[in-house]
Amino acid sequence: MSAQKKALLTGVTGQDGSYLSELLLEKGYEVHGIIRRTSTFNTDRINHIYQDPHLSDTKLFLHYGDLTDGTTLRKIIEQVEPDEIYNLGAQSHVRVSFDAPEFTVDTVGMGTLRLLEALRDFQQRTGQEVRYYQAGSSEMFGLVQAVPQTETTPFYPRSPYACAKVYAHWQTVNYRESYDLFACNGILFNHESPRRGETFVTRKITRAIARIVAGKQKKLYLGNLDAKRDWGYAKDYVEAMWLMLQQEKPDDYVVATGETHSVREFLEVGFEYVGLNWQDYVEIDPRYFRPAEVELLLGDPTKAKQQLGWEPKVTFRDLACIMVDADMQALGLPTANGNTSKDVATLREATIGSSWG
Ligand code: NDP
Ligand code: GDR
Repeated sequence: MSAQKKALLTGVTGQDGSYLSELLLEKGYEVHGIIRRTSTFNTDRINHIYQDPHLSDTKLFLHYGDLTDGTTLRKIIEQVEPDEIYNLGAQSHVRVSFDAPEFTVDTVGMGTLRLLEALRDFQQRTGQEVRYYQAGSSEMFGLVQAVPQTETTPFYPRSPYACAKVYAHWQTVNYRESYDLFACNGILFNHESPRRGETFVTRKITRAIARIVAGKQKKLYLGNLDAKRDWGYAKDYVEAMWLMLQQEKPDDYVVATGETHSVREFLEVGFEYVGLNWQDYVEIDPRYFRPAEVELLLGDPTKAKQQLGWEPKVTFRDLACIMVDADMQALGLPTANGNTSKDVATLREATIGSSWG
């Protein structure tokens, strides 16, 4: 590819935004990220790749903007003239979307429409193609209609977040069909990492394990332990996003591992890894139940395998252990495999990352 290729990301400060930025920088892209102004810094996940904009070889640029602010989105697109846009920005917490439905839908649903409109106008005016990736979610499948879930399984969203993602999905399809845009929907199943937000269940568990070992926490309060998810590793999943935009034709793809596990199983693996019994620490707090739950998600990634050549590389157990190790190290504890001198999580990530072309 040309060294001048430019990508614009919403959600650059999030879990996926940080991994995708790393991937794109490795591939020689100039990366532009939209960040929100906040009273405290929110760039922890990308500080290690951020460079002083005054340096001549800077490849990562940040722009203030918000998915609720269409004018600014337009301005940024005009200024950056991207080849690819990845729309990762969202109020992405399902439980919180029941508490803040209007903001969630404005960001996730209307935000997508604002971005697509700005992109369409830019492309029509300049004649420059901009490829678009929409961060769709397995939450759109919601109440089980069929298992495993594929690109053709009907949606049945069960939260304000999921309803907004369904809206964004269909707007993306409509813009592709109406205006001939190169627009793709990734339907990504849960993906986790040491950079996962601390209130999502996997990270909440691995962080608690480390804190319990360190003597900083006695109990872990959780909600529904029976929910089953198809959990993969975020660093694998951002590669699929990029691959979608490198194809000849735009399309929609399920990205998943093809395995499902319950929250209880994640607890078993994580606690057992440090030699503890989860039943001694976990208590149920109904505040973490959802008004409507998604009980079972299991994706069929056959299309992504066949058409993108994409496959997940990290297993469920390894994922849990990578996350526990990282949280142990963050507290200065020896990791469960006894390696105190090196950053095991980073080492493993480096090994996995090295197989990228
Ligand atoms: P995160 O919650 O880690 O990151 C969300 C990002 O969106 C953050 O950068 C956040 O900024 C930004 N954001 C929030 N509100 C706005 C707004 N109003 N305007 C602009 N940016 C905003 O999510 P993930 O990285 O895990 O997920 C990335 C995308 O993929 C999301 O759209 C999510 O819904 C979707 N998805 C995620 C899956 C997963 O398992 N991780 C699975 C399927 C889909 P700030 O840092 O300032 O809060
Ligand atoms: P999810 O992820 O809702 O699938 O959405 P989350 O980790 O929040 O929940 C997974 C399952 O665990 C159950 N659970 C708990 N969840 C949280 N957060 N906290 C708890 O204490 C707890 N106890 C049990 C939940 O009920 C649920 O069944 C994630 C987000 O990243 C979305 O943005 C994304 O679209 C989907 O994954 C795919």
